[in-house]
Amino acid sequence: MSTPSDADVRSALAAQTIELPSWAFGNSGTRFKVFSTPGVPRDPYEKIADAAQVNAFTGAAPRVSLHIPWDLVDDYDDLARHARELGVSIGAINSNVFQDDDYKLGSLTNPDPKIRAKAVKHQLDSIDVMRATGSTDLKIWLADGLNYPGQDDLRARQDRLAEALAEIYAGLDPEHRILLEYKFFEPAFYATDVPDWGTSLTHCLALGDQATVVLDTGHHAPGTNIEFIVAQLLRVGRLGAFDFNSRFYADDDLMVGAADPFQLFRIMNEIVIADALRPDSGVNFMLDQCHNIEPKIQAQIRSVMNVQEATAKALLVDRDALGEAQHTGDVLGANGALMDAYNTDVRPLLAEVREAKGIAGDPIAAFLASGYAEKVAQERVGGTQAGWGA
Ligand code: PSV
Ligand code: MN
Repeated sequence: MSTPSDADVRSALAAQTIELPSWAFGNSGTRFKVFSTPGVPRDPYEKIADAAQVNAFTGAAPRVSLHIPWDLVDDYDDLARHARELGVSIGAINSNVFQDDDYKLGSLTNPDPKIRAKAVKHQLDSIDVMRATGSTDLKIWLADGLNYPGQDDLRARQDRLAEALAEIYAGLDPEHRILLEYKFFEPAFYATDVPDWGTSLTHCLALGDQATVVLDTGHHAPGTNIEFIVAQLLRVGRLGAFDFNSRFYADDDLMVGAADPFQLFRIMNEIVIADALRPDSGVNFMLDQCHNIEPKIQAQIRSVMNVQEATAKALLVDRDALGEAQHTGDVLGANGALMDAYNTDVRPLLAEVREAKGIAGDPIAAFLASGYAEKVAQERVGGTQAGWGA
């Protein structure tokens, strides 16, 4: 590939969009404590209003993912209308089959066919939510797995999973996709039923073209080369989406780019190499984060900016110099070409890209000056703050 022009870099950055998770705006915590914060939304309508602020100040976050049933409402047409009025749309629908007592021993892989049928129905109901909201992505993450060797038959669980996924796949409309998310542990500790990209890809390949893998950056063992997985899934056209976040130890769900900005740059470098930044590339760049102790809207703005900064650096790689160094076996020259881009301060460039869109160059300062956080803290009194529950 050749080095993009300054105009191409700016237009790629201006066109980039990042999807926000509704649950980032609700209360969250660890198994030790969920803290409540003044001004936190009390329903999905207020979560979308907060997400719309992130879009207004970054100009780059026009979609919101929902979690069903965390975002249960009576009328999804009306929720989608509310989103449109605020300048955003509904993104991926996350079908939650991990918070019901029935699912203690699994959902789509449960040994009991009645429970499997219930879990499949929830996925089909979630596809109905997609129809009502205009969403095209059904994101499936399963908490299914085993804590003890022998607890259930590993292979039979894969067979049950394949059968259940095929039923769900048959319920998709032509424009719909399944995003099958993997995670190597938690809540199951011995074996997870979709632990890795290989398992997710195997099921997606069996299902058909409308099934793709979602890569959550926090769902890998420490030291995993995530950009390799990105490159491989892009090669076979099955990288459907990212769940971006940062981890220091486990599935920490911290702000993307906070723990390891260099890893984020390496991931975005593979995206640029595969020309997968284009809005029609089929890769949905989503955040999956929880803000337990930090201000939530501001943390989402920071996260969007972190993705933009990593992307700008990846776009600035001198591809001609890199290619030349790679072909001539100039190991340090090739590494230097990447590091030169990584070490570039891209914040002034991104401020200019934002100003060209008519928004402030510094989204955090502009959001703080807007007084929105103080306003909602005063207004949102009474009711129950949103959290990990329907
Ligand atoms: C599971 O850890 C996960 O990454 C899935 O995407 C869930 O839907 C999400 O977290 C909930 O925060
Ligand atoms: Mn996730």
